[in-house]
Amino acid sequence: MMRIVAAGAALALAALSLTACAPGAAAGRSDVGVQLFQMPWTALADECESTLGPAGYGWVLTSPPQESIAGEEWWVSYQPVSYRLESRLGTRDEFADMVKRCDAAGVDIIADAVINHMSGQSEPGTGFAGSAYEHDRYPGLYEPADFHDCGLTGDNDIRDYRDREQVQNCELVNLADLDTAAPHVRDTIVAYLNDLLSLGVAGFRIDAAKHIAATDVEAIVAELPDDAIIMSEVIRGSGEPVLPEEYLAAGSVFEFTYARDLGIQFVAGAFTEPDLSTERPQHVPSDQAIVFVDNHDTERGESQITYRDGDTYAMANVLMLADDYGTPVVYSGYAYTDRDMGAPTTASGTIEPVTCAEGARGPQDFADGERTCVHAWDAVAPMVKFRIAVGDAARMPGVTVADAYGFEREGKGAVAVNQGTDEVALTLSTSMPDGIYCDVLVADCAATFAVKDGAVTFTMAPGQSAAIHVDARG
Ligand code: ARE
Repeated sequence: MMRIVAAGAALALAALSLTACAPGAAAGRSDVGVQLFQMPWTALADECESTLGPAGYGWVLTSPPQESIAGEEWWVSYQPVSYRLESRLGTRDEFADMVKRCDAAGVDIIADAVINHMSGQSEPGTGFAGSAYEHDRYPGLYEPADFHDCGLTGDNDIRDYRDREQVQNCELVNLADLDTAAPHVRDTIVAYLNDLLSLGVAGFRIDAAKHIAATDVEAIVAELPDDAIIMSEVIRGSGEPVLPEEYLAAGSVFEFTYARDLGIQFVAGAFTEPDLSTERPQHVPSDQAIVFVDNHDTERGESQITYRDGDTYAMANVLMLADDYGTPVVYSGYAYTDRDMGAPTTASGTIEPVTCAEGARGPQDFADGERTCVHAWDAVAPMVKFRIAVGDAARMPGVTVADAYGFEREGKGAVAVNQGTDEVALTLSTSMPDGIYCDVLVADCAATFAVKDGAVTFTMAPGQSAAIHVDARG
């Protein structure tokens, strides 16, 4: 079973599983997460109860919960002005209630912790909840001496990612860079994170962790309870000195290479081993890797595949969720044409509490602002129970036929996708017991596949994914 390393743990030995149930438990929780980008707390609580809990998702990554600069763009969330839990996503009480309701539904909350910096504003302003601030002054929290002044690039902005000192001591896109080695700064950050833990969150995504020295992240994490889960955002960059591996002592890291490798398979229009095999050059160890098809940055940037790619996007999610590398997080945001556009707001300026209970169950042409609900798609959500069913069964070598690709999780499940423009019949050998199995990616077991004499043949239309597992017999 995939594991997530907890704060302060001695690497894999003290790994803490996010899953409460043993691998293969039919009605258990999985290690699968979903990033519910810019979903407000009241809607998120409903989502846990209506969709995530029943589907078996184990955790949600939220957007940052702290007060930020005021503004319409989504990215205001990443410019803190105080650590009050009061934002366009909801109030402190709503956040606390959401954590409780999600927990009752079996879903852990991982909060996005923006602790590398404060705002990127050059002029003084007033935050969403009324806190006054200046670029390097946040009354009651930070004074100018609490920030780095790198003095290396003229305007203090990072110019060269190949220079460690710039990356960690200069400003990321003008965001006031906290001196995380200073005791007062560390204590203030630790108090904020402990406050969130006191409300029941399970752990944190450490935003922009690359821009914080790994030793500082470790020192902050060391002050948190041992079971706090840490996922550091350290984008692996070609020729850059700051590596994801440096952050493994603090917990898990997001492994961007996985998404890149997966995306290439679809852009090339054909699957080429060994890229999707278990050989993973430039990947952190599986038990400390968080993997994803895309996220809120990469869907607006480098990702080769996003919700706009419809069936292809579903296929990529299916392969990730069937795979044995890393702890997967499904990305679920909203449609946009303008990169900066925030999620739709109510008259009072908070984000509209739209859930996915009645939302999209598959790819379509989404209108701007509409939630994509990828985690609820018929061709994605059932893969969570596939993952529970296969547990830690070995991933068998992939088989390619024309533009289709598939593999078995030994004796427990099998999966295949067809990215070609013709129907393909792909046969896998399997040690699953003979019998009829539901294609779990078709609702209500309306389609089945037979395992006979150690083999299963998936006949797939163009763009179709198919999956069978031992907990869903036809
Ligand atoms: C916004 C405006 C800027 C303005 C700034 C301050 O867009 O023009 O200067 O505000 O006023 C998000 C948005 C930004 C936004 C920021 C603050 O994406 O557009 O800036 O919020 O509101 C690097 C970091 C990585 C970071 C990415 C975006 O290493 O940590 O850049 N990702 C996280 C979040 C983002 C968020 C922030 C950090 C800031 O996920 O959503 O920004 O909190 C190579 C390197 C990477 C580098 C990448 C892009 O690949 O290897 O390390 O990522 O290039 O530069």
